[in-house]
Amino acid sequence: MARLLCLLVLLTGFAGSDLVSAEKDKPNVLLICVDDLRPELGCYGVDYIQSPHIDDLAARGRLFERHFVQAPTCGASRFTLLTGRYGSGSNNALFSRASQLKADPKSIHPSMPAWFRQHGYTTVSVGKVSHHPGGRGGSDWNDDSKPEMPDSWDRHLLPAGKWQHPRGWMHGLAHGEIRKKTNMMDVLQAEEGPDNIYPDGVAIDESLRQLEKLAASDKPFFLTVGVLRPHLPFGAPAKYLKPYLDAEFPKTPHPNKPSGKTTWHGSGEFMKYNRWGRNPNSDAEFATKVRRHYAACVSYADAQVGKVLAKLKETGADKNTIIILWGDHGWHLGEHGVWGKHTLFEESLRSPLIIAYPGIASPGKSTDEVVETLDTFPTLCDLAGLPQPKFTQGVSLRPVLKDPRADVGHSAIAYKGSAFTIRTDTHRMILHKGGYAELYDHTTPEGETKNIATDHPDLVTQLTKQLRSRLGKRVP
Ligand SMILES: [Ca+2]
Repeated sequence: MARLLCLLVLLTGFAGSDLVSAEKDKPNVLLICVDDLRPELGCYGVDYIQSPHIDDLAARGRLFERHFVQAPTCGASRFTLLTGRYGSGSNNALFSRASQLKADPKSIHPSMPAWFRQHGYTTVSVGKVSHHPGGRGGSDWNDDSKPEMPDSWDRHLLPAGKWQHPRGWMHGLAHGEIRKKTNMMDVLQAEEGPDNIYPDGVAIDESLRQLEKLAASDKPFFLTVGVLRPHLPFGAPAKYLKPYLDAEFPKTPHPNKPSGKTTWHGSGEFMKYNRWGRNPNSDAEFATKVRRHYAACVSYADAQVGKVLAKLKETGADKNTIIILWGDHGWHLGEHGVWGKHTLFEESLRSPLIIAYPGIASPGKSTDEVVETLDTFPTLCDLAGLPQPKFTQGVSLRPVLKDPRADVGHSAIAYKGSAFTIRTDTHRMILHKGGYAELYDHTTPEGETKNIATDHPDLVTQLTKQLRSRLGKRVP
């Protein structure tokens, strides 16, 4: 009966509106998380990156030009995606939450997957969704007694294949190479072979199996697939590097280290790999090589996304599934002299966000609204017709999904240990512990290269108040 109702709903065009709300016909959710992906893709207007599958998704949905994450690091950013709440700036944020949940269950709100699970969904994660791929603690990240997100998933999976365990998979290179000493592991690699000679290949195969199983069930599903590349080290099958071997990339904007106090850092995560003694900040040929390998990893990740979307279509579940593609933060490829994330600059905080579902209004039209990762949880509840949790701190983006010109009246917040930032439609303000402020005007060509805080004390005060109203007393 549920299937028949579902069919009727589909025939009338995804409930004849922009969502399905009948209790038995809740739409499925497919959330694809891509690690360290810059919003530098075909659908984001660049012609030098090949991302046909993500571009195709964007053509069927809504692309957010100005989506910002809450933290420029995997674990803390994923915390906000998966809980709908501001958290700490630590990669350990979800494990800390798990400990708190154990000590005092009533003090912790349900996670996004737990909320969907409580409302009749089968919830599954495959790959890197929470900070640890597969969502377990322990020395090799495979201890069943240490879930990163208790009560959230019916299944949380990471087939580590030749990489032995999730910790090995996380930083794996071709054919099961596991990171032991980082300075001995190559930062760039492109071995000949099929997709599964690198870690994502094996996890995606499992995602496809799970998708088949979930699509055959009578229950709605909430499937989250975590794609690892383009996370370091930059290893992908050689066929993905080939199109970039002679590629010309545009000149890197503002490549110099900022002169004043900022959240600049020495790119430790990148520099600690084996770089054969080369430094992209002083070696233009090496910088181009790094960009080529990053681009290869993006195309490899895009191919994995393509497999999942093709399988969704093959099962027929695409007719009743909300798809969301999310990047956990951006990545500097030399801007401000940084090779990595972990800053509070635009390059670290802006990331891809695309939402698509059958019957979406104005498919393929992007929006310039400033939105946050935090908005995902309320948006998905709204679209799926689930009760709206009162504890989430974002807003539903449904108005923008109905009309790309709609105004959700937003600004975006982010933080790392030593500083906080707010991004409005026109400015970014960064406030350091101790009170030092950076203020940047995005309506000028200088953008985030010219700190104008001392010229605009009133705006700094106003934005500090906004930061405090959103984050509370932790803001100085
Ligand atoms: Ca990441």
